[in-house]
Amino acid sequence: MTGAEIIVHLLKRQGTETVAGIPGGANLPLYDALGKSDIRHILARHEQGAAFIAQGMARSTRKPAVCLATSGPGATNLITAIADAHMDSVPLIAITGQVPRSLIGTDAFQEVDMCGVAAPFTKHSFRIRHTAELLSCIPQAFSIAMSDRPGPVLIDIPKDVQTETADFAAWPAPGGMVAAHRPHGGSIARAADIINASSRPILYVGGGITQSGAASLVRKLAEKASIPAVATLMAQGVFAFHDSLFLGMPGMHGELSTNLILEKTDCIIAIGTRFDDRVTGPADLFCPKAAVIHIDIDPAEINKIRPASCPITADAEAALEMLLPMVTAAKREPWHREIANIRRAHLPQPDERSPIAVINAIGEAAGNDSIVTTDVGQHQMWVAQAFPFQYPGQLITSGGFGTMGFGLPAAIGAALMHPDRTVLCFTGDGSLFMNMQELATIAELQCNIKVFILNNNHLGLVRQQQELFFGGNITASRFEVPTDFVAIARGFGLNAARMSHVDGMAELINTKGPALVDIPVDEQAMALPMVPPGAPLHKTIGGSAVRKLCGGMK
Ligand SMILES: Cc1ncc(C[n+]2csc(CCOP(=O)(O)OP(=O)(O)O)c2C)c(N)n1
Repeated sequence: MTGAEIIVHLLKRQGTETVAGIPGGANLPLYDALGKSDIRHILARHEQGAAFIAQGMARSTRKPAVCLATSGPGATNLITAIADAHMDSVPLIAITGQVPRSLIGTDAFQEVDMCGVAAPFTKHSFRIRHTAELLSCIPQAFSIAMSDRPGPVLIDIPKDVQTETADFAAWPAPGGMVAAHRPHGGSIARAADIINASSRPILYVGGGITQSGAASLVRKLAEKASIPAVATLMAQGVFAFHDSLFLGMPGMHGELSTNLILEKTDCIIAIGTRFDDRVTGPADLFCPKAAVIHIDIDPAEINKIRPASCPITADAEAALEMLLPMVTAAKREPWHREIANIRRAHLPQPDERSPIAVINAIGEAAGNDSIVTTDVGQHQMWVAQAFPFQYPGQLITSGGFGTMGFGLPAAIGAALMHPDRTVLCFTGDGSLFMNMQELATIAELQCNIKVFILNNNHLGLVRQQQELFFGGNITASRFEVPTDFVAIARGFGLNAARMSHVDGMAELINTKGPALVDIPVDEQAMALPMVPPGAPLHKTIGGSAVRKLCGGMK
C-alpha cells in the first residue's frame, strides 16, 4: 500500500468518519486516497477553520478528531487552533503535508519546520521519515491525544512518504486510551477526613469533570454532604443552572457573592481544574482560609499555582468513586444559612443594557439538549452567566486561550457530530470577522446552526477595559463603519435577520437549518461583575442582572 492509503486505512481503524481540512501540493497524495475512501471530508475555507471544526467534533464527542493541511502556510494556519486545543486539553490530531524528504532543510517552496513550530503547543509531534513508521505512529498519536490529560498531536508527513509503498504483514491495533493513574487510597481517605471535618466546604469543579465523565458523581458528592459548588467556564452544565447547590461561576466575571463565599470557605475541593488566574486572581488570596484538596489527572497541575494540603493525581471519576462512600452525609445548615445571608446582602445590581435576558430566553426557547458555542469577549461572559445550561459539555468555548474566531467553526464540528441537535453559536461582531469565511461552509453543509451576533459595533470587552481601567480612552476598539452582517450572511446563502426580541427568534430556532440573527446591543453595555485583572476577588466592580432577569436563584 502507499503511505497515503495506509494513513486513510489507519484513520478508519481509529473510527474516524469525518475530517476537516484544505488540500495543497504537499498533501495531495493523501487527498487522492481520501477521495477514494468513505471518510467524509469537510472543506473548510481557512485551515484555522478546519482545526476548529475538528475541535468542535472532539469537544462535543470527547474523542480525537482530525484536521488536515498542506505544508508551509497551510500548516502554520493551524497553529492558533492547535495552541487553543493544548490549553483546553482537546484531543486534536493535526496531519500536515511536508515537502519531499530530499528537499527538507533546503528552504524549498512551502517548507516549514512544523514539528519545531508546534512543539510548545502539542503533547507530541511525529515527523514521519519512512512509510512503515505510519503503522506505529498513527495509532500512537491517537493514544497520546486521548490518554491522561488529552491534547493535540501533530503528524507531519513528507509528500514522498505518502506516495512510497510499504509491505507489512498485519494491521496494528488501533491506538486506545492508556489507563490513568489509580488514586492513592491513603490520599483519598485523607481527603475524606478533611471534608468530614470541614464546616464550610466548597466544590470547585473544572473542565476535567466533563472530560472524565464524572459530573453525576460530583453532583452525588455535593448532595450527600450538602456541599455548594462553583463551576469554571469550562465546567458550566456540570451543575444545572437552577440547581440549589450551584453558586455559579467564580472569578473575574463571577458574582460578588460567589467570590465572597469563596473567601469564607475552610476547605476547597478542586477537581479537574487548574487554578487559572481568571478564577483565582492572586493565587495566595484565593480561598485564603481553605485547606486545598486538589484532584487532577495531570501531575504538573498539582502545586503549580496553589499548594495543595491534599494532592491527588488521578482521573476525576476514579477518585470520586473511591471518595464518595468515605464522605459522611451531612446537612451543614449553618454554612448554608451563612451563604444565603451573603447572597442576600450582595444582590447583583442589574445592568439593564446587557443582553443577558435575550440570551436566557434563547436558551429556554432552544430546549434542554441544544449545544452552545461562543466566541470570545463580553458575549462569552454573558452566555456563561445567563444561559440555562442543563448538562455537562453543553458549552463549547475557548477557555484557556480565549481565541476570537473559535465559535463559528467549532459550531460546525459540533453540528456534524450531532445532526439531530440545535447548535447555538453566540458570537460578537469582532469575533465573527475572524473566521467569517466559514459561513460558506455552513451554507454548503446546511448544518442546523443558529448564529447569534451580539452586535455592539465594538471589540466590546476591550472597550469595557478601556472604559474601566484606561480612563475611558477608547482606542482602536470601535468599528468606524458598521457592517451589514445580514446582507453578508445572505450573500453566503444563509437565512438571516436583524432582531432584538426573542419572540421572532423562537420560530427560527426551531426551524431546521442554518440561520444568522444580528442582535443589536447597547455599545455601552458591560460584562459585569468584573474583578480588575490582578486584583483579589472581593474587589469586584459592578453587579449583574443575571439573577433578577433570570427569575430567581441561580
Ligand atoms: C485572536 C484574538 N485576538 C485578540 C483578542 C483580544 N480580545 C479579547 S476580547 C476582544 C473583543 C471581542 O469583541 P467581540 O467579538 O465583538 O465581542 P464583545 O466583547 O463585543 O462581546 C479582543 C480583541 C483575542 N481574545 N483573540
